[in-house]
Amino acid sequence: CFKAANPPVLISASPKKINFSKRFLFRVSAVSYKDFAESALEETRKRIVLEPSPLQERYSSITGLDGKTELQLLAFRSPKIRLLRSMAIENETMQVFDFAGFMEPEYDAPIFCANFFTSANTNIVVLDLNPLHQLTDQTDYQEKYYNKIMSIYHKYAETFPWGGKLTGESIKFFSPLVMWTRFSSSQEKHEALFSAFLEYYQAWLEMTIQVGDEMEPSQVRANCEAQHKYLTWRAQKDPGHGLLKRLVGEAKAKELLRDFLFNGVDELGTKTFIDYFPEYETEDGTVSDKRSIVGKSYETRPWDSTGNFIG
Ligand code: BLA
Repeated sequence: CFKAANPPVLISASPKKINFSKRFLFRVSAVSYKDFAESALEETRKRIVLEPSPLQERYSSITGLDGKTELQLLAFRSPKIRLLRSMAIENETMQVFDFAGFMEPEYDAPIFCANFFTSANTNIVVLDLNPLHQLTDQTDYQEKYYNKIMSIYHKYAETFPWGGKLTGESIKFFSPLVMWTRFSSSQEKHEALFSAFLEYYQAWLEMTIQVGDEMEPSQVRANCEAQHKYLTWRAQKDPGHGLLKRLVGEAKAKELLRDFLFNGVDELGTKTFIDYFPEYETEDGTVSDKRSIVGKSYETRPWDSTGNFIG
């Protein structure tokens, strides 16, 4: 029986000193996504044993090309969780957070997905338990993982309304639980985001604990291919690529995307991006640079309040 734990109401924003001139010292409150990662890991360790991922030996902290941007990389695993990894980026003008959890292929639990981008006064947020299997044709998957916990979405729906049109292709990677929103920075919003993050995370963690292994080899293969398709999409088309390239350079960004953030893309399957998404094939057989073929869609939330897809 599933029970979402109460999220802490702690303030995670930590004051930072910004020296505008030699005479004036201002204190501003910036959100610290490193604290978000620490809190999620703390919650995890209360429930399961985390082992360091082999990736942690190769990736820990990176300094950006500007010498001022810091990227903090954390990576863990457990017997059921193939990869639990975090990237927090900070410099004087922005904070970025990309926190994800992927199961071993024997388990069909969703993919945890928190992607937060914060600049001077705007925030772009995606928080979701991305479904491993498409929900429109797999109603039992929705029944199994989402219907019971839709209250989590409703709790934050007013504070974090739908963020408007987005890349049309993204919708099929999202669940009816998704929080897709944009907002101006404020202490209150960042505290609410912290609560939402931990609550979504606790729900995911609980699923990973409850889920049994899928013994049917065909089901394990289906789980593996679904995860590989997801990784293939994000390693190629995630909206953060441009910024990541500017911060660390093209080669390092590519390495981070394929080996760290979306690790498994080169191991879990052999299909190519074009195999999964043939609409991106150009005349010379390469992958189109376009982020999207269908364009921006979904001005409003395409699920009703019970989580049925209404398009
Ligand atoms: C913007 N990030 C966005 C947008 C979405 C996401 C939906 C709005 C633009 C769009 O419609 O594409 C996030 N999209 C996702 C996620 C999935 C998806 C999580 O399909 C999962 C399947 N964001 C990051 C990181 C960076 C980042 C790591 O997660 C930077 C290193 C930046 N995201 C970023 C920026 C924008 C953005 C700069 C605005 C630029 C733009 O709209 O192209």
